Amino acid sequence: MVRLKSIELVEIQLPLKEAFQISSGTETTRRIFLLNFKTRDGLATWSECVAGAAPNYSPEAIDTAWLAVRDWVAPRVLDLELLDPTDVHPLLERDFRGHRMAKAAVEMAVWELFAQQQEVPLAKLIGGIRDEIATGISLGIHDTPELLVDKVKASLDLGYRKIKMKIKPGRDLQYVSAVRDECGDKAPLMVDANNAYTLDDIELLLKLDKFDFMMIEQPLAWDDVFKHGVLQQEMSTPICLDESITNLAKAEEMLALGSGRIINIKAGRVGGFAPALMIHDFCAVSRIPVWCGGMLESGVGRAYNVALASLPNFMLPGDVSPSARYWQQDIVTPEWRMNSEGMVKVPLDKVGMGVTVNQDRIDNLAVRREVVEI
Ligand code: OSB
Ligand code: MG
Repeated sequence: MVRLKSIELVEIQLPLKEAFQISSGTETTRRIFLLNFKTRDGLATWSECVAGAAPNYSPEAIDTAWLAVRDWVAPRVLDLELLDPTDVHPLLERDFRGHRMAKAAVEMAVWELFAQQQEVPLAKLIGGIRDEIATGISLGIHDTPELLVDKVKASLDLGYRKIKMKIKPGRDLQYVSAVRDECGDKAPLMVDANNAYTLDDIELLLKLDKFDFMMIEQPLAWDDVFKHGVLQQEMSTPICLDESITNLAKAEEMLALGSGRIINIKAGRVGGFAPALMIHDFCAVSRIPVWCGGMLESGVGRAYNVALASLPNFMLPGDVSPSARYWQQDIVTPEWRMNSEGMVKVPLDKVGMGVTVNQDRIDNLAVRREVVEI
């Protein structure tokens, strides 16, 4: 049983080593929303809310998530006798629409606290079976094809097993064809448009179909399922949905409408581990491979992603790049590392999420803190 006593909300700001541009916006310094939980019986943990600074990926942003956690999510779970981690998701869905990233930050921490209580690794508690995760890198939009080619080559040299290139109109064909030419037919390439196209761009999208990409991620609107089905009928490259899959029902719609053949699961996007597991299990029986997406998380969010990616149907490399890909210095010990084979180890030798949060650094980096307790 887990009984939460307090939740502290902490915002830190951490500069990215290099700016990360997607079709809908650019991040330079990541505003990171961390949460610190304490239970009545003396357990404590951290989680991370993956909302970005602006609502350009989903309707949520850090400031809306902060309000949602403080005013709606925390009051619902504090002091309750939670008998099982799966109790939290339905509790947070009742008469409470959306705000999935805010909900996930609390829901996932409860799983972590149960893992500590049962003295098992978080990955084991949620049903993970892998001891290492095949890893990909997500490369932002670059200013010239040459710069992108250099980045892709360097990433392949580091061992990454999947190279995702962000694209948008005007930064697409010329860029990815240069990469394909320079890196060869075998390079494991894919693209992510973050909703930059419509069905009017069909001619261009069919040109992208010629590069034998592993998949094309979310080319059309962020909340669309139907039109992706129209597009998938025309394309041989598998479509992978990200933004559109906000719950299990959307995954069911994707399958029914043929809107894609792969799903990128982000626990934050769907409201936590319980809904992520439901989508994972549905995809497993429906033979839809999934992989674990990322949201430029610090080492805290990364710990939850690594645990999720250890589940059996995570068949494709995840966006779980090591700490050094993003930060001069991460906020956890040990930092997340990837070996030269492109694998990140699941910390199965440790109880819970497997990394320790560096409290002094949080204190130094914090720009805003607020405690909710009963
Ligand atoms: O679409 O997957 C995306 C980052 C921010 C917002 C959306 C996306 C991403 C990434 C980053 O691709 C993946 C990572 O964390 O390395
Ligand atoms: Mg994406």
